[in-house]
Amino acid sequence: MKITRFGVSCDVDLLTQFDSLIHVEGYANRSEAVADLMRSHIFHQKLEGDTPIVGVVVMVYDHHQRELSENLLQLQHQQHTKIIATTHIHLDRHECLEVLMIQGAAREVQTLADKLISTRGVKRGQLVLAARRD
Ligand code: NI
Repeated sequence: MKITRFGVSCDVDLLTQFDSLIHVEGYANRSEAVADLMRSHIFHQKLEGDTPIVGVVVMVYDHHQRELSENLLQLQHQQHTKIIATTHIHLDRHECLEVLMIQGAAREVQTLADKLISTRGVKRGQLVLAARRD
């Protein structure tokens, strides 16, 4: 691996916040933190619609919301070949945390994640790209 150096100009406050964060996260120096950001950016940007991936959907919802649990289950059964694992945790009397691991072409995973997360009553939801399978 050939190493190069480059200069970066940025807002002083932004750099102060960045330094505090990477210190907490345990980075030894800025170079390692910036290199990780670059790798993550490249990893996500290069993704094509038909690239096979594994994505993880994390969502929180209130199971009292009318028809929500049924709608989420119906969506998951329709797409059962793509969903490789699910975990459901009852956070309290009302809220549920659900984590779904989804495998398939990037656009299919994104579409399914969008449908799940946009289901009426889902309070928070996010798709995390976990791995590329190409
Ligand atoms: Ni629950």
